[in-house]
Amino acid sequence: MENCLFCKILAGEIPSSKVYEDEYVYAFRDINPQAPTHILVIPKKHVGSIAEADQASDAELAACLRAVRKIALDEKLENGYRVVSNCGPDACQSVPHLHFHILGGRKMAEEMA
Ligand code: DGP
Repeated sequence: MENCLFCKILAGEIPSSKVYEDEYVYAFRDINPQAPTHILVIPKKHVGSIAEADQASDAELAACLRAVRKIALDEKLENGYRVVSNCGPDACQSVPHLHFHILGGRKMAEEMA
């Protein structure tokens, strides 16, 4: 998708620190980490957010969560981690390409928001 930041990262037009890649998914370190480990998992197909998840296949969506699990193991987040997907303006989604934040390496706040 033209003018999508994460599509540009996928195309290699914007550099990123790659953590994981498979047929459906790409994962890279967040540029503004909110925790010692902060990784973004995105589908290679452009999907705006969970609100548009009907535009992605079951395989693409499942691959995102399977990648989260694999990355958490690789990053040794055995004490736990948080997975966040901001969806739309009320959630302050700033990049309109579906992504799952993996946050770990510290104790998270008990409040969700
Ligand atoms: P959200 O606010 O949920 O849409 O999260 C977007 C995230 O994307 C935010 O945590 C910062 C990250 N981000 C924005 N631009 C870049 C970039 O150019 N490179 C990387 N690695 N991360 C970015």
